[in-house]
Amino acid sequence: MKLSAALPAAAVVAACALTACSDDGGSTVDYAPTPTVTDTMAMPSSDGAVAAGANEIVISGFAYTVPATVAPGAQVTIRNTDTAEHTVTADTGGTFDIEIEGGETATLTVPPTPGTYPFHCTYHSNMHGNLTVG
Ligand SMILES: [Cu+2]
Repeated sequence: MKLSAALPAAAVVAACALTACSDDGGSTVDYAPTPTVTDTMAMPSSDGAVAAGANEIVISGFAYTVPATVAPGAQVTIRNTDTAEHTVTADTGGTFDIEIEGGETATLTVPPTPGTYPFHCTYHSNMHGNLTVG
C-alpha cells in the first residue's frame, strides 16, 4: 500500500522536471547575438597629439601624425620612424609627393593656398592623412 502511493508522486516529479527542462531550452534559443562593429580604426585622427614638433609630420607604425594646422608655404619636416619606406603624396593635383626612407627625414614645402590637403602613402594604401594649411 505504501509503495503504490509513492510511485505516482515520483512520476509527477519526474514529469515536472522534464517539462521545466524543455521550457527553459525552448525560451532561451531565440536570442540572436548582436554583431559589434568597431569601425573607428578607419578614421585617421591626425590631431597632432603625439609629441611632435609644430611643423613635423611623424610616420610611426604605418600611420601619420600631422600638426593640427601648418602655415601656408611653411617647411614641414617629415620624420619616418618606421623601417619601411613611406611617401607623403597628395591625393589629388600632384600638390606634393615626398618619399621618406625608413628611419630618415625629409622636408615638405607646404602649399601656399590655405585648405585641407588629403594625402596617402603610395606603398601602403591604408595609410591616409590630412594636411590642413591655414
Ligand atoms: Cu607607407
